[in-house]
Amino acid sequence: MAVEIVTVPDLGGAESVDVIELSVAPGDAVEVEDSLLVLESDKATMDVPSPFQGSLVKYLVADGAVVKVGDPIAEIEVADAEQAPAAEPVAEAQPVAVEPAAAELAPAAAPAQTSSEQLILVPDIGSDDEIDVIEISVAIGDQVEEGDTLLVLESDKATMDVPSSHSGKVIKILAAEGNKLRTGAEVAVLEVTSAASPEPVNSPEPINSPEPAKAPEPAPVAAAPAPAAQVTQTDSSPSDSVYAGPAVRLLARELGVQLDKVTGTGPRGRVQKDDVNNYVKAALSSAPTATAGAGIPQVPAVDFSQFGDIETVAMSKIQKLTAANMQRNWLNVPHVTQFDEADITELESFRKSLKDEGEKRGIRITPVSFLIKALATSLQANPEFNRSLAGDGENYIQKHYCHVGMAVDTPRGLVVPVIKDADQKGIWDISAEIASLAASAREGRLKPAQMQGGCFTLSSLGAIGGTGFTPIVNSPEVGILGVSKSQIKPVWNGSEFAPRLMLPLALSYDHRVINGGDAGRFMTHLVKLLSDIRHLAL
Ligand code: CAO
Repeated sequence: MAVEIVTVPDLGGAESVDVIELSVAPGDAVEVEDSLLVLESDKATMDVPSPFQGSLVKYLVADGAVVKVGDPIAEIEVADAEQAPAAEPVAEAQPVAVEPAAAELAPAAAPAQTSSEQLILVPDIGSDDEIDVIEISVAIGDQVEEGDTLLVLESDKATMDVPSSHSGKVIKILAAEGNKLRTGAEVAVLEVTSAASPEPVNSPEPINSPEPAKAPEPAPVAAAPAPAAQVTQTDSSPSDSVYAGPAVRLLARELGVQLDKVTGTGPRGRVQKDDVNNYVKAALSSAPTATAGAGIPQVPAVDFSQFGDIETVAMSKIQKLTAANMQRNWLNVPHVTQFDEADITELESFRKSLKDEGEKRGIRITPVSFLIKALATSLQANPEFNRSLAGDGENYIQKHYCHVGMAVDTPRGLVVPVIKDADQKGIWDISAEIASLAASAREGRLKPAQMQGGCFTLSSLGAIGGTGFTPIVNSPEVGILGVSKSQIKPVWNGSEFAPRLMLPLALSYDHRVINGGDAGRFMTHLVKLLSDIRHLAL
């Protein structure tokens, strides 16, 4: 294994840029071209792709740092050359036309077709000026047809799509948002496949010799539509005044989206393709039936700068996902929240009695460990809480496994790792798993599989405070327990008020699947378990 340093690539003229997102976690595997981090200049955001395949050792910069071309940004551990498979050298991807491995691999495999590399250039744009790239419209691996937009340029006067002069698969993108390009500049390399000559190839020459790629073919490029023709001025709807490129406008038209309703997240509020897609996703998920969602009035956009100093803060991916999920769940699920308190006086004294043993084992037991165990037991006793509504709306899916999700508050946002088979685990194992999942969550190291499969969610704000809150069901689960901070309260024991440690509980449920009676039984069972944890052992 060797450690390679990744540096800031050419920034297309920008002197220094901000790091606005670290996209992978240390220890994660990365492929060539996976985005390592996101940089932002005053004109554009740009992903920095990994030039190596391997695993991220660490970042050499922090979120918010200011960097310039050539600065070291990350260390990647890559397999040594002798350990690496034959095809791996392709991973050193920066040069344009270096694909030796493909030539060696191709002859035996594809007798019917030949493929070659085709360099795509910026066509004649009517001036010799350099123009800003404001959007890369394709990704590596995309199949494009002749005429499809590869990227969008913007001058002072117009935006224009750069169309592909060939059909093929995008294997390299040679420009980035924020670059400045002029006529003839390199845009991308396509793998172009064509029918093979009927004669077998006798010569030992590799089938896909790189010459075609090196010889830019201006003729087909010149056939590209005149740039000005791509500028969209077809109607005079409110969308016209929205800052968006032609490719985005086309997408919006195809999807029937009014651009003035979409919030642009690009530089200077520019609407990007993802914004349109996210708008459609949100609209679809908030309108699952003909009767719901469609008429929800929009909250008007407000220009807060008229009231005082403001700044726009980019949301992390997790924060965006949480926002979309919460809105979807809030709009779809008819929520009811039921409250109770569990007397955890004995539970707490038992938990404290385990402190020494916990120190020996290196495991910290908190009330959350007992809550997870108690929830798993309650789910088994009340199986209607371990259901989801089937997609047809006419059946329940009854789960015969018991995985409990646990909301974890992290600097990047809220995540919910899942403790699998919590019903089959003891308190020590659950405690160790809580600590390890919460640590992974806070370090951004959770794998998708560790956040999937939950049957029910626990949201504990007990360590933070508060007397109660109404959690939102994490649909398609049908129940969530919100736990607040325990307090000593005077409780009447039949002859006197006694000081007891009371834990506030709030159970939100999906009233399509759970009735009030079900919820009452679930909560009563849970309170009984927490108040006398000997029942957990039964
Ligand atoms: N009442 C009083 N004290 C409590 C408590 C409660 N209900 N729950 C935990 N505590 C105490 C613990 O006992 C611990 O104290 P000691 O070390 O003295 O025993 C202390 O609070 C700190 O606990 P912790 O936060 O380190 O660990 P935890 O097991 O209680 O919680 C986790 C783990 C991951 C649930 C928690 O860290 C977390 O992220 N909570 C936030 C969840 C959240 O954001 N929910 C909202 C979702 S919707 O927006």
